[in-house]
Amino acid sequence: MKVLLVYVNTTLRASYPIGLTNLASYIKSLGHEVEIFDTTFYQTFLRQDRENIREKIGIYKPVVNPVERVYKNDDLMVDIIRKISEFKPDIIGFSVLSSEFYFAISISRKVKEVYPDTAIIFGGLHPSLCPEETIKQPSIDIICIGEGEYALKELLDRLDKKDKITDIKNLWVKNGDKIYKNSMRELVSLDNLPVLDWSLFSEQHIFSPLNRRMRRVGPVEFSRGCPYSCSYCSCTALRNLTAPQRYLRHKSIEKAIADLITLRDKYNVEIFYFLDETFLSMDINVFRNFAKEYKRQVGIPFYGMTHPTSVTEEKVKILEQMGCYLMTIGIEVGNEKFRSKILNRHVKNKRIIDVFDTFYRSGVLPSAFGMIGLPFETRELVFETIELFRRCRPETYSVGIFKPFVGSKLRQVCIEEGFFDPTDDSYNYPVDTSVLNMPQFLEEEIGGLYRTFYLYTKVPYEKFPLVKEAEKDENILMNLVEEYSTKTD
Ligand code: B12
Ligand code: SF4
Repeated sequence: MKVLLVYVNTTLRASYPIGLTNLASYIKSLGHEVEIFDTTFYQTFLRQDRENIREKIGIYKPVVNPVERVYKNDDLMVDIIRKISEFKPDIIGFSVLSSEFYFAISISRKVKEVYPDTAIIFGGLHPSLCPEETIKQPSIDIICIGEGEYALKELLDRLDKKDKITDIKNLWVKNGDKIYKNSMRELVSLDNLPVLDWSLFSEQHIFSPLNRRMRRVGPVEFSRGCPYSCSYCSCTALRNLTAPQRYLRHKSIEKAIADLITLRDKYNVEIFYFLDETFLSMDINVFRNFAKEYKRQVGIPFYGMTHPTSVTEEKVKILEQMGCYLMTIGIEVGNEKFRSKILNRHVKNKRIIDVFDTFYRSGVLPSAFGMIGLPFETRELVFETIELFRRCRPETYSVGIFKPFVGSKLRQVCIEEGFFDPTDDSYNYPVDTSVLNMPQFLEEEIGGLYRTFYLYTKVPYEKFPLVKEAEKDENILMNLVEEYSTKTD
């Protein structure tokens, strides 16, 4: 069968999307013809460049060896129609996060108009967590809930044999007015998946900025799933889709190492990025063995992210021996009660500080995630977060304004408290403003603190009044960012 997969991405973030690449590689390895239509490099999206905003406020440092991106000036709708007329796919699949939902719909609508007989399937986070909303769209024939590899395989096999397709697990299938809603199937065994095939995408996706340098970065997975249940994340909802199956799974060490060697050599990877939700959430014996083989057979640096409670002194030592370059730790907020009660992250500040100190004693750089603008948060609480960041001194960090993502418990809380009105939700939230309406913490104050967060973590305390002015004054902000980003790097 011929399958066209659409990577719907308006963020301008270049990087091979792990879910869609797995899906495409799997289907291709079974003998189907697969092509990708990628929206990433369309000029249309340049105005939304989130890195520009982050660079302006000091969080993102410009790289010293920029790789020029080649953007397309063409009309995306014209291009996709041309692509379909040339490739003639039997089915078209869209991979969709919530932020891209309406944009994906606008493309599928256009495609359906021109090719009414070609089946369209939507998969990814948003269809998985909002299936009713997705399937009711007239341009969508099928949706995939949860992991797509086995479901798409079965769908293609059945279409090939002209068998009925209405009873395939993980899929909801529209047939006239009727929708067949099937149950969930077993989770994917990661050892059944072929090595990722990045050749399906533009090579531009291999270049990612890391600590001021563009590198050839390979995004990979050793595990899927997460054992935690943070209230702002959709992970718990995803896990519940297939409960009581064990959601957190690892590849076998042999398979993981073999895949990494192939990718390193085939694509000249300089550094791997493990996209595992929490990289260190694995049994210590598995980690010891994986580390030994990684060092012996793969031997290039890597980075990843993990939860602070998954870090131990021994694991950091092992990371160092493996040549780990950087590990990002979720600090999120500075007040431990707030962290535990509102975010459902049960970790003491002392433990977080110890984790950062342990990393600093090793050769592995610690980075951090943080959030502001959370429901019930106040200005004072944000200053506790700033204080903890000052104490932990992450090498780099990413701080975001809280967004009420579908599937997360906090979205529900925001709706119940009247902080967020879900009617006409665009799902595509701006990077630098809050979409909550909270009496105790106004949107403009959240925006001001977001823009100055970097400065508050860097300047001496006596400069705090000036930074406060910078919350509202763009010129002061720019001058301070200029002064402190050169001073501190
Ligand atoms: C690693 C990760 C990242 C990485 C890499 C993302 C990437 N593009 O590869 C980085 C750090 C870059 C990232 C960035 C962002 N992320 Co992120 N990320 C994750 C995380 C932790 C794991 C994703 C993953 O690897 N999943 C494993 C793969 C195999 O699953 P998958 O991608 O969903 O694909 C499977 C199925 O969905 C399905 N499928 C997917 N597409 C299709 C298409 C068809 C046709 C079919 C049939 C099936 C199908 O089959 C796939 C294979 O089984 C998730 C949490 C989670 N557990 O999902 C958050 C998550 C996906 N991210 C999220 C968000 C919000 C973002 C950002 C928008 C954050 C930001 N403000 O910048 C950006 C978006 C960038 C982008 N456009 O890709 C949200 C999404 C919320 C939502 N409702 O959409 C999540 C759920 C976390 C959360 N906050 O709750 N992210
Ligand atoms: S935020 Fe991270 S640790 Fe928490 S549930 Fe989501 S993926 Fe897991």
